[in-house]
Amino acid sequence: MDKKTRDNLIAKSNDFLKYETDKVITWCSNCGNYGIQNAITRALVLEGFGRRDFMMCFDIGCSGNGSDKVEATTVHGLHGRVISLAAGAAVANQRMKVIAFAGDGATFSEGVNHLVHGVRNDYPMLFVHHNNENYGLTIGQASATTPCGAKMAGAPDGVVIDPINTLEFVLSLKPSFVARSFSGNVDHMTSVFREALKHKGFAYVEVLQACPTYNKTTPDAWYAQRVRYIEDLEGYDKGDIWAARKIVEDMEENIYCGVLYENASKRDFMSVQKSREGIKTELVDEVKHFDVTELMPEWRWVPSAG
Ligand SMILES: Cc1ncc(C[n+]2csc(CCOP(=O)(O)OP(=O)(O)O)c2C)c(N)n1
Ligand code: SF4
Ligand SMILES: [Mg+2]
Repeated sequence: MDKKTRDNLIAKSNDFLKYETDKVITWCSNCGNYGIQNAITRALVLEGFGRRDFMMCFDIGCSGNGSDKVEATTVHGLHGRVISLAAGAAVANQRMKVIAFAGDGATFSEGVNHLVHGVRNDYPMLFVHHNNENYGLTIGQASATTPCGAKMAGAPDGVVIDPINTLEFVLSLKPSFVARSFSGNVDHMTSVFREALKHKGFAYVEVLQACPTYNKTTPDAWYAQRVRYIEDLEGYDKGDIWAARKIVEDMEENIYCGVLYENASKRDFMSVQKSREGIKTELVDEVKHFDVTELMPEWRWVPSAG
């Protein structure tokens, strides 16, 4: 991208989602969340989304505090529950692109059940996993993705169990789209988000996110030395789930980023609903008041004896 195009894009993005809201910015300096929000904004602008064409759903966490910084349709839900919240919005109105954001705590602990069924059902949404390998908002406890040995709040002698291999886990659920990027590379995140926005079903995008305040084990510099790009891997077939499963085994040396897997033939949740066949309206258009009094027999509460 040349400098002029980039400057124009940044100006347009800043206008699109305003960072300078009247709310106090609570992210620390150099937090990877700034880059993630910048990249998703650019991706939306480049894909031609207007302010009313999408909805952003935020989990609880530093990642979730992104909701304070955007002027768009946003919902900030309960911890670990953002996928179910976003899925409801997505199936109710497919004219609107739904994007959900959650941290590693929310995604792989409090809300791991929602992740499982979100992927399985292929709900039509983009899900961004901010993986900073700790519970940032509650001041740096270990999460299910914290590396073994890392000294964290509540684990001063170091974490004693291995982290979940997140992408191995997601790929085992037969997803339709899996990608990874790195918060230190905004251009790469932007291109990955653009691909994910075009995907119809559940697009899982993991961002390896810098948390300079609490994640001292895998800072930006650690990733910068290890991140590789799938585009540079000759002959890689993103339609081959076994190739994806093989490539994500390595969490230490060659950490591949990009669109790692896409199953273009999987039909998303709404496309397989028999009850919706031939219906042109969205569920949200069909909301109306029904008189149910006839269905409810008259009854009276009778207190139990004694
Ligand atoms: C059900 C529930 N459990 C725990 C909490 C407390 N809590 C709030 S944020 C948070 C950690 C968030 O970590 P993560 O999801 O990784 O997001 P980050 O802050 O790192 O972006 C926890 C444990 C809560 N609010 N609700
Ligand atoms: S604690 Fe970490 S994730 Fe949270 S705002 Fe600070 S740097 Fe970012
Ligand atoms: Mg986290």
